Amino acid sequence: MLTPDQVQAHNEARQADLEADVEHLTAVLARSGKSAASVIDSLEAFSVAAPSWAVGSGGTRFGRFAIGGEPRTTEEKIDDVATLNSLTAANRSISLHVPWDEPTDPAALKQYALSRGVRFAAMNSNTFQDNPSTTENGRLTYKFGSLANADQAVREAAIEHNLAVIDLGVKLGSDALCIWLADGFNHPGGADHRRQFERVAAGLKVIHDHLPSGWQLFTEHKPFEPAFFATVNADWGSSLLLAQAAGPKANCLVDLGHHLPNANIEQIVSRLAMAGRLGGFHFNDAKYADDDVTTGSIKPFQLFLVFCELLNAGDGSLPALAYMIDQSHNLKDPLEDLIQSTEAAALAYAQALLIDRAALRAAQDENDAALCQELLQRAFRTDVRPLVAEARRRAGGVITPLEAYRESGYRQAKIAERGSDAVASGL
Ligand SMILES: [Mn+2]
Repeated sequence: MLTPDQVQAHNEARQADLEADVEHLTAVLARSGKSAASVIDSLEAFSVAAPSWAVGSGGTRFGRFAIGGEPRTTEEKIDDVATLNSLTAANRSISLHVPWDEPTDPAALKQYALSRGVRFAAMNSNTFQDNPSTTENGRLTYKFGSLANADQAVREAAIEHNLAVIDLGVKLGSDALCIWLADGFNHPGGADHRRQFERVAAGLKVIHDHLPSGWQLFTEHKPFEPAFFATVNADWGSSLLLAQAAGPKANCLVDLGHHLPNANIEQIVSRLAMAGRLGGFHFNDAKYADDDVTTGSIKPFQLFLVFCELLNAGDGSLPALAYMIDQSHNLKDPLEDLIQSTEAAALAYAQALLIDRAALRAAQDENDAALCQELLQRAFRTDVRPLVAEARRRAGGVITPLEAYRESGYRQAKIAERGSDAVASGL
């Protein structure tokens, strides 16, 4: 982690330039009645959870190349997220993935994280691959699904795993369980759509009813992969039906990479919010499918529109949902990619805050499409980077995180400490 002295030294050298930029932007925004100060305040409170599986190098089905210095244990993943957060001041929590992360002493792990300023975001349960502790040492298999499996014993094992992940999350101070199901089938006629769905709904209800008060269950849809013909929770409609079947603590989670090409994700966000079942996000970006590349790197306008819908849902302020990053980095240093993704989410949020919502609503009611576009573009084309940097500085982070990270020599130090071919647990 960067020490407060390191942060201060980094910022002192850049503060005068930043102040000038913020002053200029404040004047520009004031002309259209917008307050830079209030945008900075909103950004200062914004945080996205970092996933424990994104601090190591992810592979593809074709291979995996080590970044070097990758975390070998959950504690080391927490160290990386704490370092990230010391730079961005906007990654204040980590999302674990069980069994990739399976702490033997949850109380100690909780203390370990808290001492580094990191809390536990939503727990993720993995039933898309076999693991000895939940599939009775290989006697049972998730090969043909987990909650949707035709074999009741497998369904029960999958439910047991989810209950155990909730219990673990309680010990860590988490407050949500995210269930992404690989269940589905590859060949037409290979299973029955309805029976699979009903089994999943019944399983989710049991899991839901195990949630302590104040907890949420997230259903996360995805159209295909690993199932290549039909996925049980394929789309937002299925996700909503499953959340409704599970119970009142169940909400839908939108992973930006889990849609077919050109899906109008912002409209999906609006629909789920309208139904009162929007629970959270997995930020990432994609060109083709679940590419898991840097948030905002390919479709920044889509990300902006998603934040516009969130502000609509919150009547001008960001609803208190679970905001998380879900990416898997193949080539970049994972921490650098998380720095860029966190920045991209904050930029989109700031731009959305600049929209004159009353003027937009009036223009919509006048059917003035050109003015509507103008109002959106005025916000989207504004370079809000100084506001994001200033919010980061005020929250305790650095003005230019990528630069500070490289100057810190963190990766080189970790390569020396952890090795050049270290592999993160689960990857
Ligand atoms: Mn996801």
